[in-house]
Amino acid sequence: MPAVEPGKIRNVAVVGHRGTGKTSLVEAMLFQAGATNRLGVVEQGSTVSDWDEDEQQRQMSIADTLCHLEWQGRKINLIDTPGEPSFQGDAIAALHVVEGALVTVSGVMGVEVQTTRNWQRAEDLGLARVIFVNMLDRERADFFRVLEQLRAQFGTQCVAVHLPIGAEHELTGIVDVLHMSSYASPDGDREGKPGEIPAELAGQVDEYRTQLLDSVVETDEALMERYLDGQELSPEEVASALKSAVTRGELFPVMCGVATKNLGTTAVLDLLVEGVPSPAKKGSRIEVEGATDAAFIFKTVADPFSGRINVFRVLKGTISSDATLANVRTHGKERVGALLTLQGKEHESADEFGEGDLGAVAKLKDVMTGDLLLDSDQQVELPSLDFPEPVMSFAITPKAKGDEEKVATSLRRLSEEDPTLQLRRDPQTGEQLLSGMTQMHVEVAVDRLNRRFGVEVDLNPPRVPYLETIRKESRGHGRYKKQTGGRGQFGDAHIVLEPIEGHTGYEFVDKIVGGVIPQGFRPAVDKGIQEAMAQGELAGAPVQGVRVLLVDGSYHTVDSSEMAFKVAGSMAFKQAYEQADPVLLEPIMEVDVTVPDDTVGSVNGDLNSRRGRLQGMEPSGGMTMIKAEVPMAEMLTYGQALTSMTGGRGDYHMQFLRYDEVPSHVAQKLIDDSKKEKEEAKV
Ligand SMILES: Nc1nc2c(ncn2[C@@H]2O[C@H](COP(=O)(O)OP(=O)(O)OP(=O)(O)O)[C@@H](O)[C@H]2O)c(=O)[nH]1
Ligand SMILES: [Mg+2]
Repeated sequence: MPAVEPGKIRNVAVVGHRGTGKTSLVEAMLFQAGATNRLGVVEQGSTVSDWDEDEQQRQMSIADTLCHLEWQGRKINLIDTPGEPSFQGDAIAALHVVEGALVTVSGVMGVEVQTTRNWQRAEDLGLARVIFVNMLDRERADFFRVLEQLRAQFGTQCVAVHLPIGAEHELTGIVDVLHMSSYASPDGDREGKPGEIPAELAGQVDEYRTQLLDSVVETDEALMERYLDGQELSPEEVASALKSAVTRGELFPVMCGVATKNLGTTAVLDLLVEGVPSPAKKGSRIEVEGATDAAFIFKTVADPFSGRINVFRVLKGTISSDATLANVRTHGKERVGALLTLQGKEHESADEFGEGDLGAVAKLKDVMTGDLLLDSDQQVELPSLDFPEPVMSFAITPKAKGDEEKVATSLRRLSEEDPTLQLRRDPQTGEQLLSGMTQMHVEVAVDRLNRRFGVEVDLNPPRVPYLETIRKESRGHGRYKKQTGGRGQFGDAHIVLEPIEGHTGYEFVDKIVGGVIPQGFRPAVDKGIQEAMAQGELAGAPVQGVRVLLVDGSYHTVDSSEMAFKVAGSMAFKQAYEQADPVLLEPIMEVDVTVPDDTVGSVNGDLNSRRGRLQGMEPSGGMTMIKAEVPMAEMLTYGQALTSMTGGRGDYHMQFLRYDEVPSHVAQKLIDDSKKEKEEAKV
């Protein structure tokens, strides 16, 4: 199969809130276009795009799925994206490689959190947008209410091109106000040819036809003049002006239907072909200079049959199966080999993909999401997908001893597929931390770990990396003496501890005069102190923010050794430390929480009960961003709490800010726990 011309391609990401029918709509479009022979059902796990076992079990999309169909002689590439916030990395990646977004909205729920987020993303990327108000057969679905909401939130450029005939379970079809025709519900079969508009709807259709005309002429001066002159505009003229306005991102047509019955799909497909710009028209957002052929990897999937598959957009030129490409990140060469056309999990081999097309390639050596492959080895800047930082961390430990390495390699592979999943070792606590967007995100990763790699792990809240420091100057003396026959041991040191402002760092100051400790042994004292500081006596946490002055000591010409002075240093430190008014320090996070205005009170109250300090609030468009400083220890399970307080409409980000003293009532428990742990370790 030769490459498809860029002018004949439409790339569309289907985005929207969780459970608004994206997967069902993709299924319906594939069926309507004859790319499949039956209409699969999400609940039965029979859709093309929710093919993964984890998706079928949870009945939701977890990752991007690439499908394609032919309509009006054009190739439409569809990326079905997940609506669940845990997997928004995939929605973001998909939006970066398309010219158009098909936004699904529930006819019952209207505009929801992820509708707004994805709308904003599509806007930032300058994408053409079409809206499908779905589920109009459901109880309490109301197209007109949702339409008003869309216009209020996203502007009056959201203009209805379709209207429902009937409502809820009495919905029988839709009217196409643009072409002045109608479609009867095919009830799960293929949608038939358009028919007449029911007479009883004439008045309403007239009203919305006028609204549509008013919007369309706004975007076309010549039409506007004739319209104001009172001239009749032909349906073709209006349709063509609408299409170009959609292409330019000036109008957002609102369509409607029932994805699970395949009602409304013909019109959606028509509009995607006519309104979404082709790659030839729009060009790629990601510029690559120099190279003739370039591909950008926007998704990596573990395929049940072929191992790993990289899904890409051809940014430039042609990618063919005999090519050798350079990976900009690794500088490694990759033999392309097996090119694939994807239809969910099904694939067919392909010879080449032309500019603007989306395709896949199997069996590359070292390629992951976000990589750029070029036909020449050049230094170009890697395009950034602006993935959000994962905020939810868990400590993971393999259930079986000896599985550590396997867990680490398997997780690394998962995070190559999904870069918003991150694995790292906390240098201080030594724990392996798996971080994701939400608790669900991490739990799904753990399920996949088990299913795909056969390893089981335990998830625990991570240990908080506490520190210890001192608040007072103090003195200490360590004398290590062992003189029982043969060569003995002798080390003797006096030190002074001083707090360093800001509770950070460590300094060792040599104040010895007259060689009471010979030069050669003084570094040993320092070493002994640092070893003692690695595990503070208060709660076993590392000690920081201490200046040590070595002020005095003595030595023995035969028995003194580095070892003896190390021990003396450590003894001196422990003695001085007790007197220095030691305290525990905890990490404080800078937290931004974005929540609907009506939940601000309870969210603030909750932050307060987490020992948070409010820093400010910025309301904007129905949502408020709350800024606060909160101890990390109180934020370990924040995700769930926020979800339940805001009904899933809240969102938060956090990053490390500084260390603060742990208040004494909290510290005492930590100190007691650490003592207990120490006792138990002895037994
Ligand atoms: N009654 C009715 N149910 C629908 C319609 N569209 C989808 N559903 C059902 O709604 C549920 C969610 O549909 P999906 O297609 O999985 O929605 P989605 O947007 O892909 O969901 P995520 O991938 O989790 O974001 C499924 O049970 C569908 O069968 C519709 O038009 N009418
Ligand atoms: Mg889905």
